[in-house]
Amino acid sequence: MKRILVTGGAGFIGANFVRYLLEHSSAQVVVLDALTYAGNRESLNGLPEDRVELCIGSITDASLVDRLVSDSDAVVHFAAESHNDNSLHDPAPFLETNILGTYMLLEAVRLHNVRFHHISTDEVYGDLELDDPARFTETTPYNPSSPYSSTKAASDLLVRAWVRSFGVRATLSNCSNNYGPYQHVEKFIPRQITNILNGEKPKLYGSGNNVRDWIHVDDHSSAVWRILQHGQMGRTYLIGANGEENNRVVLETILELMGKNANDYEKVPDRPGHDLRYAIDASPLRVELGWVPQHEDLAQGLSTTIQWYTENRAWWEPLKQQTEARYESQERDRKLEAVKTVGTA
Ligand code: NAD
Ligand code: TDX
Repeated sequence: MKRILVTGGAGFIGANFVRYLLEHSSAQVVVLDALTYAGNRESLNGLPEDRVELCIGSITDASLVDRLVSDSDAVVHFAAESHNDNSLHDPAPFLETNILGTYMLLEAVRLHNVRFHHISTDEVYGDLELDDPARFTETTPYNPSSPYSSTKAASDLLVRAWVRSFGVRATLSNCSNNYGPYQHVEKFIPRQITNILNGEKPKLYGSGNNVRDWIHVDDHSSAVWRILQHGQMGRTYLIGANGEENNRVVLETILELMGKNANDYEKVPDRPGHDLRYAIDASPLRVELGWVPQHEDLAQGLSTTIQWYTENRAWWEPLKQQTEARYESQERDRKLEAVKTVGTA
């Protein structure tokens, strides 16, 4: 794989994957990214220009996609609208990018017979009870809860259909919650770290008992690279690193690591339809492909992530105000909606 097209390579996981590729392969990397509010060209700063090229454009642009795919040996598809809270307020871009965009890429890889890897999420499986010993596996039935996760589920099914019907050479992976550098400040961990750095209180949704299965983004990258090289065509691999923890404990750990009182946060209204628990069984990836995560100590990973946000204010500060303003306007909309519902009842 001499030339790899990375969609969404200016986003959180995509940018970390590009950095991983530069270190662990000799591939030329082309990033296709629309630079939406979530994309940031500064996440690719400092990378060698003779190895990485940024092409600004949308995966829904069929002729652009066709041209870039025809020039590539492989496509790794990260581009997506990725935030659940946004999908509850305006689902349209999620359908457009996550479903239509994936379709455009599939048509191009089909036409040019290019190897494709589709990045997806554990959220397609819905959620688990807190006391359920089960974890998600490749055969767990799809049961997505939010507009975001339902569009990711739809895109997964498109990939599977293109493999079966047209023989597209594709693999899929469904990963749990990532954390690490370059994550947008709308997401849970960076939102709380940057609130604390700004002297604002962190915000915990509902009870804080919801569990996420945290994985460091570098472990996600190493898993994807392994699947790209050694994965079996048509297979779905679940990626997770035994990182289950509830939101309250994660937040208390962040506060303590930042020298604050563990109770110094604000409880805010819960996310509608909030998934209770995600948990991944990644044993096929470990056993069949020999993948071993390197960052399983969550407190240690949080500590290096806190350090990164502390040292990289210039990267996140321009995003912070607009992100918090968006949260406030979403909150206002939700309250108005609730008043309207009471009014019509
Ligand atoms: P992100 O929101 O940080 O980045 C998404 C990137 O896609 C941005 O750079 C954005 O500009 C780009 N993009 C959006 N629409 C586009 C379009 N139409 N054309 C081209 N580029 C477009 O998201 P992320 O957290 O890095 O997630 C990347 C992928 O990983 C997504 O597919 C997501 O579903 C999946 N995933 C994320 C997590 C997680 O914890 N963040 C976990 C599992 C899977
Ligand atoms: O301010 C907050 N307070 C809070 O308690 C925010 C932003 C979130 N939360 C909670 C909601 C979730 O239980 O923290 C948990 C994590 O929230 P997010 O960071 O929004 O992630 P989540 O909804 O779990 O989805 C993430 O993981 C799966 C990614 O955003 C998805 O792209 C990925 O598919």
